[in-house]
Amino acid sequence: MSGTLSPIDKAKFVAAKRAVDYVEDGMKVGLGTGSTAAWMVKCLGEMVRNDGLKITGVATSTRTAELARQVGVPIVTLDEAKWLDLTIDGTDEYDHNLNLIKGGGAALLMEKIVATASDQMIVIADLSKQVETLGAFPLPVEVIPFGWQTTKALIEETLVNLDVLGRTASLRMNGASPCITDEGNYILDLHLRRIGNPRQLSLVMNQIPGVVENGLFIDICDVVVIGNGDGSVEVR
Ligand code: ABF
Repeated sequence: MSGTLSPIDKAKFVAAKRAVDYVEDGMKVGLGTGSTAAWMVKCLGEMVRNDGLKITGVATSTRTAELARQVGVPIVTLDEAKWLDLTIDGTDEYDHNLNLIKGGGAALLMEKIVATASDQMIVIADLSKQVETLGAFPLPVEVIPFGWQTTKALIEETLVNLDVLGRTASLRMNGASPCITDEGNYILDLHLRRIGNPRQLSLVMNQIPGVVENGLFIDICDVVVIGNGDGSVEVR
C-alpha cells in the first residue's frame, strides 16, 4: 500500500500504521478525517480483509464513512456504538500539552463528539503539526447559518474584549462563501496567530449564541504518534 511515497505521505503513512497497533479485535473505533486519517482507515481495511480483524468503526465525516465502506471497515452510527474504545484522528496543530487545533477539514463537530465519546484518543501527525503555542493555524469555529454575520460580529467583539483580536488577529470566512459542514453549518476561520490561553478561549467561544463548537481540543488527546519522512515514528 505504501509503495513509493513522498516524504510527507511517508510520514503520514507510518504514523497511521503505528497507530493501528492500538486497535484490538472487538474494538469500537472512531475513524478520523483528513489525509493522515485516510491512511489509518486504509490500514484498518487491510487488517479487516487480510487478518480477519473484527472491529466496528464510527466515522467523523461522510467522506471517511465512504472510504471505510470502500476498504471494508464495518461502520455504525455513534448512537449504535454508544461508546468507543479508541478514536484515531489527524490534527492541524498539537502543542506540548497535547492540546490541538483541529477542523481544517470542516469536520470538527463530529470529530470532537466522537473523540470525547472514546476511552482513548490517538492523534496521528507529521512533525509539521507540532507547535510551541497553538494559533498559527486558523482556528475553525462552527456556527449555525441563522444570523451567522451577527454571530461573527459577536465573536469579534468577544475576541477584542479578550484582547486577542485587538492585537494581531483577523476574522475571516474561508473563501467567498462559507464552508458548509456535514451538518449544514458554517465554518469561520479565526486567524489569531497565537493563542495564549486555549482553554479560556475555547470556553468563551462556546458561550456565544450561534456558535456550535470550535476547533480547540483541550484535554482530549491522550497520545500523539508522529511520523517522519525517513519512516521513523515517535510516540508521545
Ligand atoms: C482532520 O484532519 C481535521 O481535524 C484536521 O484539520 C485534518 C488534518 O488533516 P491532514 O491529516 O490531511 O493534515 O482531523
